[in-house]
Amino acid sequence: MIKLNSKTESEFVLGKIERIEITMVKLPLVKPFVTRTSAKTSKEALLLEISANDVTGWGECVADPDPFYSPETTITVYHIIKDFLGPCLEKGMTLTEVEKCFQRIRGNRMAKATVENALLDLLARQQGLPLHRFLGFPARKIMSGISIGLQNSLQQLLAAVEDARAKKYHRIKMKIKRGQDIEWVRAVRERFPDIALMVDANGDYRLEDTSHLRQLDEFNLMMIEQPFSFSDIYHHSILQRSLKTPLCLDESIRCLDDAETSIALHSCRIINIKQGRVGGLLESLRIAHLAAEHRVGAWSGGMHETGIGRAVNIHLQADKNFNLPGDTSETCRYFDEDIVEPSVVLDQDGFIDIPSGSGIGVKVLPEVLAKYTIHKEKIK
Ligand code: OSB
Ligand code: MG
Repeated sequence: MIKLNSKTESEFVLGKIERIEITMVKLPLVKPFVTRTSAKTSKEALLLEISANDVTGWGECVADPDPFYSPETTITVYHIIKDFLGPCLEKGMTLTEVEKCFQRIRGNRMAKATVENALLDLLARQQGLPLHRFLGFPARKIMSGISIGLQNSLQQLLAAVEDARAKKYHRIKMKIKRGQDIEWVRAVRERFPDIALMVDANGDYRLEDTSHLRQLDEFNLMMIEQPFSFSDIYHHSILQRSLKTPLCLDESIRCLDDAETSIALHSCRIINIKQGRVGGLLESLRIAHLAAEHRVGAWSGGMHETGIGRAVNIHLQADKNFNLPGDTSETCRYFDEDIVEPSVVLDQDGFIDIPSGSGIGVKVLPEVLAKYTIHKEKIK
């Protein structure tokens, strides 16, 4: 059982749910983000509001409109929340009971995370506590990290890395793919011998590429993220045995069970926990705890979240089991205008402060939200 602010999760009870509302937003990205599976020019997200006792909690779904990162999409999430998860919620339920009710619905963890995030924001606001305190963690400075998408030229990549280094990001991740890997990493490493550097392949390689990937061992990388398929755990265990560099799993870890399997098989030495991918904060805390017990590293991944999801990821990292810098970057890297205040900024040492207000601690700006809204629907 996860302890929430010294009480157990079963002690917090839902009031009468007065309103559940879905808002779909589409925000332009400052720069297109390219991975080997997609090129994104805007951030489309499903937002959820749940109101009870005149308090509103917000949740942001990490699913994209396309199934190129995960099988879930904004529309499948809409369907699952409207027809299955929303109807589960009843007055008087504890969080444990909500999770139990959700278990009957298989998979669909991005949808579940959205509802759980909104409920936790709501309950924390009702207690007048910032989300991290509600979860039982004192505030601390959060480490930053940046994920640089595939670039058209080496010059562009070197410029992006230089920019990130100057901003004092604690760790720099570069995307790689077949044909844009060893020599690109070599060039970055030669120019920047001291940066904390890692790569993310989003599943572009196969077991046959093992000897090719072994060339990455000479660059002192913090880790190689998701070299093999989103659906693989076993082949990663074979690869890890022949590499010095730690492997990190992202797409392959859908839930605690996957983390247990991966740790048992030694498929990775580090886990990228995206709370929105694994079903929410409670499952994330369980995975991070398990990882720490097995001396497996853990960090909080990003999905280009707006200020709502970004704030959630920041609160989550108050848990010291998130012991490596994640993909939490400044707002201005993604959006010229965000739907919340305040924006995420780095201090002079590259750290991020946790928002101090109650719940997720950021304020949704109604006019800005309206400007980027593409669909709105009350489902209760
Ligand atoms: O593979 O970690 C990934 C963004 C969208 C989908 C998948 C990934 C990413 C990132 C960027 O790497 C993380 C971020 O800056 O939010
Ligand atoms: Mg990744």
